[in-house]
Amino acid sequence: MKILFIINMEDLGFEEPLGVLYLSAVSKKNNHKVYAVENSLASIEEEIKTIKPDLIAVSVTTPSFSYLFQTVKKLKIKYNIPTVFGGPHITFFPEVIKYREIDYAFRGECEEAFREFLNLMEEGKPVSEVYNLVFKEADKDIKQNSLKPLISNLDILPFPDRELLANYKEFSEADIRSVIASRGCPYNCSYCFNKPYYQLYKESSINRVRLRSVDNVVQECLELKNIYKVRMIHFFDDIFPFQKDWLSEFADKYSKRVGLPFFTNTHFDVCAKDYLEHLSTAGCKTLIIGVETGDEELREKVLYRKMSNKIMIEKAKLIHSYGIKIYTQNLVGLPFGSLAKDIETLRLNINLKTDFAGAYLCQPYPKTEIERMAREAGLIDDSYGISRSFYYSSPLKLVNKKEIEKLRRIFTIVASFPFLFKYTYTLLKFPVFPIKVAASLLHGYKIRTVILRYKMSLKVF
Ligand code: B12
Ligand code: SF4
Repeated sequence: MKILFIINMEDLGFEEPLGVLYLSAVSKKNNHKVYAVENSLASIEEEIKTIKPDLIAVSVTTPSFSYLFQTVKKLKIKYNIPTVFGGPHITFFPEVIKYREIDYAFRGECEEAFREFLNLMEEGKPVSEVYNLVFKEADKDIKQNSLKPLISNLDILPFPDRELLANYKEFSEADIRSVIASRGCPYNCSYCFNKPYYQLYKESSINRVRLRSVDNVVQECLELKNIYKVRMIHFFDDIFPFQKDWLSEFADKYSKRVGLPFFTNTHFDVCAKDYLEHLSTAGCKTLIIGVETGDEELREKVLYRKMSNKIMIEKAKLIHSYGIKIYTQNLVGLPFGSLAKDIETLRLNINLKTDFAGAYLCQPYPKTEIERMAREAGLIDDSYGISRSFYYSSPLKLVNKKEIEKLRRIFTIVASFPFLFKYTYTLLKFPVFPIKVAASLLHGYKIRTVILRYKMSLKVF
C-alpha cells in the first residue's frame, strides 16, 4: 500500500510528530510505502500526482481537526482516494466517522491495529474486524470496534521513522530531536486527556506507565547522535521516568554512551534528591514543570493537582541546586479563577525563581474533567469553537477576559524581570503591539538560553 500522511508542519515548531513516525516505521517494516506532505493543497496535489497513494492518512488533535478536515474534504471531491484519520481527537470523538469524507477512523494506540489494517487492505480482505477501527457499514450504520490492549512491551516497536520528513529541512537538519522513553502518566489532572484515555482502556489491565528498556532508549539516542548528528534530545514523556532502578541504569548508560544534553517534562511531586541527582548525572539541562496556578485551592479542587506553594518553592530550590534550569508552564483564565488569582500565579513564578515562565490560556477541551466542571457551572461560551491553540483566546465566560488575555502575553516578561511585578496592572493597560514584540523577542531568547542548552555557534544562536 502507498500511504500519504498530511501533516500541518506549522503546528509542530521543531517537534517531530512521533505518533506518525511510529506508524510509518511499522508500516514500512511491513513493506508498505509511506510518504508525508505538508498541509498545503498545492503540495498535496503534486504528491498525489507523483505518488498515486492508495490511502490518505491524517493525525488530528482536537484543535487541528477542523482545518485538516477542510483539506481532506477538497481532496475527496477531486480524487476520491480512501481516507483514514487517527490521533487524540479521534480517540475521544470517533463520531466524526459520520462525515462522508472520512472512510476509516482509528481510536487509541494504533501501531498494531494500523499494521493489521494495511496488510488486510493490501490482500483485498475485509478490515471490519480490525481492533480500534471505526467505520460506516454498508447500511451507513457506524461500527466501533474494541480497543486492542495497550502494548505492554514497547521495545517491540521499531524506532520512529526519521526518514519520513527527510525533505523538510526544519526537521532533517534540526539539532534537537524528540524521543519518548515511556508512555503514560500516573496523574489525573482535570485539564488533560490522560484520565479519560485510561478510562477508555480500563478493561485491559495494564500499568498506566509503560517504560521502554534503558538499552532500547539509549540505542535510539545513539542513532540520533551518530546518524543524524543531533546535539540535544527532548524526551517528550508526559513525566520522565522516575522508577529508581530504571533511572540509575539510564543515568549510567546514557551519560557514558550517549552524553548528549537533554530536557524533559516532569512533576514537582517526583522531584526528590535521588531523581534529580540521576537526571543531572545523565545530562538533563532543563526540566519543564507544570505550576499551572498560584492559588492552592484552585490547584487542588479544579486542576486536581494537590501541592502547596511552599513545597513547590522548596522543590524548585532543590532542582536549581543540581544545576538544572526550570521552565514552568502556567494556565491563566481558569474556570473559577480571576485576574487577581492569575497575578498570584505570576508572583509564585517569581518566588520559584523560574528560568522561563510560559503561560497559556486555559482551553477546557471537550471530554476532560475541567470542561465538565466549567460546563456545569455555565461558564462555557458555546458560540466559541475550540480554537486552534491555547495562546490567543478563551472560550470561557471570564470576568476581565481582555486583561487576562493580556496577562498571558506579559507573563514571561514580568517573571523574567521581577521588579516589574508591582507595575503589572499598569502594564495591562499598554497597547498589545509593543507587548507582543517584546514578548516574542524574549521568548526566542529564553528558548535559546534555557531550553536549547547545547554549544552552538553565534550564527545558529
Ligand atoms: C509531542 C506533543 C506535542 C508536540 C507535537 C505534536 C504532534 N502532533 O506530535 C507539539 C509541541 C507541537 C504539540 C502541540 C500541541 N499539543 Co500536544 N502533545 C504532545 C504529547 C506530549 C506527545 C505526543 C506523542 O508523540 N505521543 C506519542 C505517540 C506515540 O502517540 P500519538 O501521537 O497519540 O499517536 C498514536 C495514536 O494517537 C495513533 N495515531 C495518531 N495519529 C494517527 C493517524 C492515523 C491515520 C492512525 C490510524 C492512528 C494515529 O497512533 C499513534 C501510535 O500509537 C501529547 C500527549 C501524549 N502523551 O500523547 C500531547 C497532546 C497530543 N497535545 C495536546 C494539545 C492540546 C496540544 C496543543 C493544543 C497545545 C498548544 N500549545 O496549543 C498543540 C496543538 C497542536 C495542533 N494544532 O495539533 C493534547 C491533545 C488533546 C486533544 N483532545 O486533542 C495532548 C493529548 C496532551 C494532553 N495530555 O491533553 N503537542
Ligand atoms: S501530569 Fe501532565 S501528563 Fe500527567 S495527567 Fe497531569 S497534565 Fe497530564
